[in-house]
Amino acid sequence: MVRLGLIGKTNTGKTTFFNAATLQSAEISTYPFTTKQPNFGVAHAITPCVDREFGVKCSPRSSPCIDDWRYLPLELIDLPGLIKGAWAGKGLGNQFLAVASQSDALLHVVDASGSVDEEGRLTEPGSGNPVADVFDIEEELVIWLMKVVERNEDRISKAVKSGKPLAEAIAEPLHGIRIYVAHVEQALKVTGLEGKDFENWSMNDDMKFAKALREVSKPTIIIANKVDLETSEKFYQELVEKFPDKIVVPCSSEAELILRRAEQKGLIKYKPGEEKFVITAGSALTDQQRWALEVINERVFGRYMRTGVQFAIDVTVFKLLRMNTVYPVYDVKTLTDRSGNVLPDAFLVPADATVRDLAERVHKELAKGLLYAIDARTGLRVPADHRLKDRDVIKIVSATAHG
Ligand SMILES: Nc1nc2c(ncn2[C@@H]2O[C@H](COP(=O)(O)OP(=O)(O)O)[C@@H](O)[C@H]2O)c(=O)[nH]1
Ligand SMILES: [Mg+2]
Repeated sequence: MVRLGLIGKTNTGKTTFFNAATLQSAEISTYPFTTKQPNFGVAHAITPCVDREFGVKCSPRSSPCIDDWRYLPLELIDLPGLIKGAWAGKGLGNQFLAVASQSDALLHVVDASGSVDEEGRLTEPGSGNPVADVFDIEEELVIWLMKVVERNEDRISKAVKSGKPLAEAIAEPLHGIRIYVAHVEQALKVTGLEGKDFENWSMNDDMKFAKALREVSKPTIIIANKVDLETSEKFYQELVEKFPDKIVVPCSSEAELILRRAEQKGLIKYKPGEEKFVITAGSALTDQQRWALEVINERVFGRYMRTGVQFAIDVTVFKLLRMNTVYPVYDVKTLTDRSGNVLPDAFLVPADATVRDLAERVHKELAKGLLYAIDARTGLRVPADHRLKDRDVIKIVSATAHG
């Protein structure tokens, strides 16, 4: 499953973002999922379902379909709460690396209102320096990766000497931090280090490589959080200007959390990511609730169209990671599984995933006897190494039938 990690300085709003993104309304949260640790939660990427195109109504098992929108589960990681209490200066400041090491992509949360100082302490709004905060975290990430490679230098050299391709030799010890051969290959390519003898890499080469590896292995979106505060306007603009190669999403995690809670209580109608909400329980609202919703409407929706929480997740999954959504079925006519569930599953797969990868994902047994697949849209056979496209509806045909 895709994992997105929240990184950033203390008090920028990571946990608020996490709580907002993982708080699901009843119709979504009834889907079973066991959380592994308190800092792992389930969020969803949301995409238009293929149900409308095929003129069917879904009976999903793994990914809810609501009003023709498919909710694809993914894992979100936040630092456990206890680390925040233990915060004591710079020494503990790079605990976020534990999160980075477990993630496929990163959501870098910055306090765009400038309410945290360099060390992550809450301070006068407007007095912080969000751009510098981004650079601080970036620097830590690159140094961390450089050290990881350096720590494994002997092992990598040995593997190269025994005949392993360089990319594989480097990737092997990095597997545990979710960095794979393809990442290493790409980093070697962009740095031009693919042809250089690993033993002869200079300090500068190490640094260059770590920088490239950081970019390709942990793609990152910048979340300019707390845009509901007045002081955020100029800092948000500054972030957009200073990081032209990055996607900067204006965000109010607190607004999203308030909206999802209000939706759960039946006070409003709101779907994550939507550009509006509707108050449904007018008379039941307290003055304070009404005021909070008005502020959100004016400062967040009025200026930035949306709270940014769901948008940030969707952009990270579909734009940054370029994931596709595919729908495995048993019967290409009815688009059902064996029990008659219509479009029972929707999976997020990498852009280069093949029929074989999907078979592995559905069931190991199915993959063992894999023969070919059928594309439900065309009715045509496609081979096992066929690359899947976004919105593909696929029947996998296997000698070891299953599913
Ligand atoms: N105004 C405003 N405050 C926020 C927002 N997100 C978080 N906060 C506040 O910022 C402080 C730190 O939030 P928290 O999520 O604990 O930050 P973390 O240390 O990065 O996990 C808390 O007082 C939050 O209520 C937001 O979008 N707007
Ligand atoms: Mg926190």
